[in-house]
Amino acid sequence: MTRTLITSALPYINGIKHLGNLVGSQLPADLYARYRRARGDEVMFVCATDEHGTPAELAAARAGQAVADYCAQMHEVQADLARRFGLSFDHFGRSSSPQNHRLTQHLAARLGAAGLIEVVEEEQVYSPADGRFLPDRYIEGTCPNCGYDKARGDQCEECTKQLEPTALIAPRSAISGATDLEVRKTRHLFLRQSALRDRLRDWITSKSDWPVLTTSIALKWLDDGDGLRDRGITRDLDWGIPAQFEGAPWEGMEGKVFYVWFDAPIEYISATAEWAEANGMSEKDWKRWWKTGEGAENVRYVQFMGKDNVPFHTLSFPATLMGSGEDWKLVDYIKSFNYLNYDGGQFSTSQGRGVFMDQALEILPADYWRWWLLSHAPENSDSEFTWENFQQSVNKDLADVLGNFVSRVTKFCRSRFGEEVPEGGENGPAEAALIAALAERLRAYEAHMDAIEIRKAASELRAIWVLGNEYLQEAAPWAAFKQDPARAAAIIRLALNLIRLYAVLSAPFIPEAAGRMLAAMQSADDSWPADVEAALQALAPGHGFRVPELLFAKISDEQREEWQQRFAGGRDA
Ligand code: B3M
Ligand code: ZN
Repeated sequence: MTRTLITSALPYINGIKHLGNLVGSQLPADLYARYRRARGDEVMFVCATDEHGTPAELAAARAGQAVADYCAQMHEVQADLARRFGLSFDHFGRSSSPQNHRLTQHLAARLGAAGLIEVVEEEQVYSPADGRFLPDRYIEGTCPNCGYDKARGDQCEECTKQLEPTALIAPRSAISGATDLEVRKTRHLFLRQSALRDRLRDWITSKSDWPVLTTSIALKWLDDGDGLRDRGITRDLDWGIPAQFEGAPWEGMEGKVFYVWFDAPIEYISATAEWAEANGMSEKDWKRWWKTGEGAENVRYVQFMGKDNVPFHTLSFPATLMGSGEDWKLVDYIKSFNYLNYDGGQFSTSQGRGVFMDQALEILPADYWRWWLLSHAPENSDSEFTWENFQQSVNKDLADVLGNFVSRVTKFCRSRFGEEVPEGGENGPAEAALIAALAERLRAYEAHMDAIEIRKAASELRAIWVLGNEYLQEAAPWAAFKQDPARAAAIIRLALNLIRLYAVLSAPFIPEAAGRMLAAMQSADDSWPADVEAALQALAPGHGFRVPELLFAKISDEQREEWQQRFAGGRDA
């Protein structure tokens, strides 16, 4: 059996995520996880909240809470939203878990023993006004690479360059806004990533099948000379994984914690350990996903993330795993995304601009959002959410094409033949043509899903729905019924079977609606079709069904305008 390990970039703990975050990692990862499970793979799909670092501290301070309490609470909020969006994680963990503390310290110790960690006396920005050293994100300023004036001390969001805080032009404190910053000496741990440059290059260039977006970013920072500079992996914070611990091969790191980007990707592994522990399993059970030689050599590992996360996943995290000298599973395929914009601008957490996960679900069920977001995933370029486009997609694709098909077929059958699959008649040329067309489109759909070409897959799925409507229009069972009821029975029997097939094929995109379709067809058979013709006979004559409640409601112009208004002002902090 194929075994597929899937991770989504970990959402920061610092607040509820917007739809741009969702479509850049968790949602497409879920689509793929559901698809691989449907194809019969053994899947391990993990995610977690990314809880350390300055974003967590800053958000907790704003909320007036202790950071540990804030994180515990926000984890629950995010887990609940993930569940309500149908994100089918096998485990949704926390980077602050004891498992991640242990594994992060273990890997750091291994790197230290391998000579890949150095204690470096460093100049660091100190803010007299705030009375503390300012780590990465507590400093904002102008990017030396592209000139963006809100670059953070760790990375410029605009050009994706990883930065050191001291490199910022016109730096200011993100806590107080103070600009009278000083540079003082302090000691930190540095990861000697540059020592791994050749191994990283060999590894990256061996990945000939990676998307251009992924490889180009990786190679850019590898060859830039700067992307792989030795990096500080400790910070002056209280909240985090302590850098001084028993068995640490260094001294003097009291009061310092590991940099959030050092421990966050390690949480992919730790989350799997959390999963095993939560289910009463042993170490072996999670190591078979992560240790080559202990089972992971048979695993295909796929990561999902936004493009700004690519350098960390192609350089820093692999450097950590390779440098440990242990047999950790490295990623096989990285699916990365551009940005989703919101109505002529950017989604922005800090400005509350756009639609956030909780708000989205107040308006409409998850499947409406899932469908729009996935069918407009920012794969090859940035894409844009507009309310007009959202209304149009929902009304056309979901209500007119899919929903209408289900409702027409089931209602027609109920009124003419009753609530069971009718018998009589047989397939003719129209059915043969439909089956051939479906088989071809199904192959294309599978190929796009296998390649994680999400927009193409969505449009193929839509085309599969359209085939059903066209068939119904042409075969016109309502007309046939008058002269030849057996012919009408054959048509409607096929159409009822199509509903079941559509449920199976659509489930990765719209799991809740697919579940209702299957329930209406009173079928537990959700197996992926090996053969279209056979799949269209799963519901035999006499099999009972129900007319489902309205599958998808149309979005009216008034609703659209109301929502447009409501979200124009940004969310209250
Ligand atoms: N939390 C950044 C982000 O959400 C970060 C991802 C961590 S993945 C290990 O963009
Ligand atoms: Zn920049």
